[in-house]
Amino acid sequence: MLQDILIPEIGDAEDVEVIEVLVAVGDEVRVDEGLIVVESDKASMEVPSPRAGRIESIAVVLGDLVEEGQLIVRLEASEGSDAAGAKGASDAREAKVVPETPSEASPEEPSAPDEVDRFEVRVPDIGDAEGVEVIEVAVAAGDEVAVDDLLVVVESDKASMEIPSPVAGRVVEVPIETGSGVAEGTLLVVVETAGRVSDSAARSAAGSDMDAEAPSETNPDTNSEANSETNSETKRQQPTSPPLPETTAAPDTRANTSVYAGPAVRRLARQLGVDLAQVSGSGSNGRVLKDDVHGFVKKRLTGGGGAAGIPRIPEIDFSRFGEVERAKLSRIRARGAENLRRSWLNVPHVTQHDEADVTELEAFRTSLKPESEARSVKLTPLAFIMRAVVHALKEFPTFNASLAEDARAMVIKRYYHLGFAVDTDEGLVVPVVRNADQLGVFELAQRIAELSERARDGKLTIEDLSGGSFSISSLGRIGGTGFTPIVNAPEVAILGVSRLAMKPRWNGEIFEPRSMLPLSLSYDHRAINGAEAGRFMVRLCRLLEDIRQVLL
Ligand code: CAO
Repeated sequence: MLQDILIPEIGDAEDVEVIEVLVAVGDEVRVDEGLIVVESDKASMEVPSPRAGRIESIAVVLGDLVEEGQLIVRLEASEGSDAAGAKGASDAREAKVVPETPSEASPEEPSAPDEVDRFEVRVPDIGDAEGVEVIEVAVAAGDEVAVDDLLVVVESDKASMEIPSPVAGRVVEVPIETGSGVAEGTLLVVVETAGRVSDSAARSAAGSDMDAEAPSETNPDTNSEANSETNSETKRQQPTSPPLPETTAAPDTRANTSVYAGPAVRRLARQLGVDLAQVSGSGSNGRVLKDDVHGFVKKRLTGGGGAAGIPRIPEIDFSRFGEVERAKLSRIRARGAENLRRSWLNVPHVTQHDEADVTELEAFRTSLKPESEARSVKLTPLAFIMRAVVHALKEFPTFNASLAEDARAMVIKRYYHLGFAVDTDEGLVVPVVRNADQLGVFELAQRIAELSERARDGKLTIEDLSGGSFSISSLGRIGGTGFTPIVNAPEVAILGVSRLAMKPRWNGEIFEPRSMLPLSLSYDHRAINGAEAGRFMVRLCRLLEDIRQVLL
């Protein structure tokens, strides 16, 4: 049966605009699933579907000014889907209103500026979520907050929830910190308000919204009335208060629904016209924070780099073509992917390939076998490569550097901390051998072995992973004749090592069998020009061909 869903009662609001369209033709929607978000000068309102079914047509587009009773969508309602009680189209007016600023929304509310109230903000009803942790604390004691300002973000294994301030006032207590485990009712923040807290303000105390991974499963019932205690000395956010709905998507809603960000951040992004998909999240698990949005805008305004205008790769439902399996990326892999993307988009890469004749070096390495066994160290070519790289870096300091001030200055490092890529089950990590210039090959081999073992056991510390000045990615054990490693920005160069192979080499008279080691140097072309890179590679190859030069 076809059903028309209309704009619900919107009070005396004027210039109500469609700011988000949350569905597309053909979508299956559930009862209470958002269809569109409209916004007036006073409030934003998500219009939910009163019936489950399939969207047949959509009668509004972004930016439309709409009024009560206007057609939103036509729905092919599913049999028996009328969970809202066999309501017709006009009953779509169960839409929920979130006042942007309760004081504006109810200007007639009297205030009592002389009365100071303490308002305790606690973790609201979080369903059956377990292992809930504070992942962001956005305020500190002494901060002034406005209604709806973000206070705290909590996260369970299923979803995250932003907890905004229900009142305007001054933060006087923050008894939790990032990483604190919390449960329903845990005290998060105490806000002191001057004046009486209005009903609507108290109601918006619970105006948080689960988002991200499982919004539909974790959103509490948004239709219930919220509790508030407006008259007591100390007002406490009822743990059972169900959150009111909020806008849960940015302007390009269909493209951005996979972005990991909460409603307040999404609203900010919408206000600033920022496409959240382009913002790198610095929060836990890559969550986009308000600061990230501000930083993004600032960078744009100052002409800083970024992935402006890069078209998104469309998300495709591959199950339309055959059986698929979905595997979540590990945290390491997801973070690595973000770092690689950032480097790839910001750094103009060039890769230079060459081969080093390491016949003598291999003979030397083999001759050291008894000693390495006595020291219980596995002496692989990597330790010698590190030794030669450090020597080359000293001769070519621009390779041991970072760009600064938007590529207008170069920071040359006088330390030699070499990162090396380690392939682990959880993904790629790059631990750092500190002060590699002060270590001999056995010590380097020892450090490589220790760090790669800890990497594979997931026991690396932040210290182990930070401070690198140049990186090496060795695929020697695995194979291949060359590849283009991605610069580990803000470093400016990375050396890729492939598998050494016996090859015929012309010595002027005859072809000789020689052990040839393929090397691939990727560099940031803003920092290093092609001639410099060519000279660096030639020098590195000469050093590997005659490792004794490292002693000079
Ligand atoms: N050519 C031929 N054989 C090589 C070689 C090369 N270039 N480099 C190492 N080998 C040999 C070693 O000599 C050793 O042989 P033996 O067991 O016979 O002595 C064997 O390969 C295993 O070496 P290894 O991998 O255990 O040790 P390593 O020091 O060469 O490398 C590490 C250590 C951690 C870098 C490596 O194990 C690793 O994880 N590499 C993957 C890095 C990666 O994924 N890079 C891609 C990143 S994308 O840019």
